[in-house]
Amino acid sequence: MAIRDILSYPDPRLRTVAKPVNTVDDVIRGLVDDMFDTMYEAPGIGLAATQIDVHQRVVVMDLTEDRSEPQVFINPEILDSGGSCKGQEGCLSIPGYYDDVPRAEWVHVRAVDQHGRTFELETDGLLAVCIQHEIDHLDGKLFIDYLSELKRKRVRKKLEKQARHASTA
Ligand code: GNR
Ligand code: NI
Repeated sequence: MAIRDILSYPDPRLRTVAKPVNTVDDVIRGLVDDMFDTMYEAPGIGLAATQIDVHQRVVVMDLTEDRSEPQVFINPEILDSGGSCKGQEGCLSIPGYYDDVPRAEWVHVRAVDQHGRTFELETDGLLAVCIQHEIDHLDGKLFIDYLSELKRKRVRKKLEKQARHASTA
């Protein structure tokens, strides 16, 4: 169990497209443990392996306040989705910035869990939004990609400045 460093925008590694997991073994389960430690410590409600510079299709989530519902999605796929909604999102890789993002309202997802079992889930609300946000990470996408070029540029400048100050501190 270990807390790993989370990459921050505009780190180009966040643009990597993650590869599917072939076998859910102890190495993957160790990665999942580290991802929960990292997500809970941040704190966040979801984390994609991409954000800790591991380019395999693994996502962890827990929407509860008391960390009581950890969920693991390996090789997640959206089989179907519909409706539309818009809500404020944040991202651990874009610290301090929040904005409205257009998303599908509901999703039907297939994924594999930490025991290697395939499951399907139909959901809406925050869980549906979060799954879409995390699968985007696995595809090298960030929520600010849905915003205007101007907003993206402002966020990039702000985070670049923060990174410069952090590294010279
Ligand atoms: O902690 C997080 N909160 C959040 C809020 C609204 C929509 C998506 C998210 S995911 C985010 C953690 C994160 O960056 N996951 O990739
Ligand atoms: Ni994110």
